[in-house]
Amino acid sequence: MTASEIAQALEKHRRIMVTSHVNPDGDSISSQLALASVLKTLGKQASIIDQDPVPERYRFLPGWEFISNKMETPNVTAVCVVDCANPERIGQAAELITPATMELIVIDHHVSNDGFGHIQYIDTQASSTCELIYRISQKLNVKLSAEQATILLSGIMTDSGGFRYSNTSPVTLRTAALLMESGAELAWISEQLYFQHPLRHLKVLGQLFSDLKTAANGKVSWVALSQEIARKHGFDINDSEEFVSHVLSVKGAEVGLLFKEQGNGIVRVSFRSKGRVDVNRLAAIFGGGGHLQAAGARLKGTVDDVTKKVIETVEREI
Ligand SMILES: [Mn+2]
Repeated sequence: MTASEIAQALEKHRRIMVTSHVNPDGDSISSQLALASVLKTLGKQASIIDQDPVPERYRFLPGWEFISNKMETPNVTAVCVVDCANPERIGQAAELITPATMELIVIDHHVSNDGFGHIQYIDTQASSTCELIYRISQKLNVKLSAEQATILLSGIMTDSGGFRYSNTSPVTLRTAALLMESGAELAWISEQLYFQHPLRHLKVLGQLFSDLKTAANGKVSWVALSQEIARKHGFDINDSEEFVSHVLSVKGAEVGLLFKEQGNGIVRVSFRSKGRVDVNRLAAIFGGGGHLQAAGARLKGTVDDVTKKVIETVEREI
């Protein structure tokens, strides 16, 4: 479907639930906030329900506190699932969706999207779901407020690595320019995203990086964030989203890996690439997915077992 067709579908509903994936990132939070806000501008009721809370680092986004983590079935006729490649990734919030009485509308940019939902707007060329929400807002003839523009630009910036990744297209930059003209302040967003790290983040990074390892003749760099390190610094392992970009910053590395011990027998692996290795494909080997330059997977086992298994596979595959 096109952005116009999705806009037409949204126009038919008055009460809409918005949700996204578990362990939300900047684009999933921002695309939900922006879509709900645009729907409210049109006089509709929009509620956002997510399984997981908003990570602290995204609590500068206007309206974040309206994202509910209460699993109560809302009285709606439509559900918009944004930035989410498959229904399993919705987590517990998926149980609130009854496809017989709710139109399930999916808006996403993941190459790994499996095409779930009644109707979909999927553009894998888009930098972010926020870029898609911007297009839909224009089809809905909504004049964006400075706040809405700020939310959308934040999502575009988080998914494009501050316009550094290859998913940054001329369209992305034009969209960003239009959002700035609507009142989004790029320098302020940059400060919130990149210059507001709590001291303990940097201490954890320091400890992690003193143990940075490489494999495949330096083409792979990786670190493991254990529960032990996290506990020592009072650090929430889910706040480590941006660590992996530092792992990839090593000269000669094509793939950066961050292993996160979740503490429940699960190790989450973040994959990042400089663009010459498709990490969506690598993550898919382990049942995960994402994008060419950024992907993730969850594996069962101890950190030692999982790192060994993943490094061996990646060495073989690249
Ligand atoms: Mn995204």
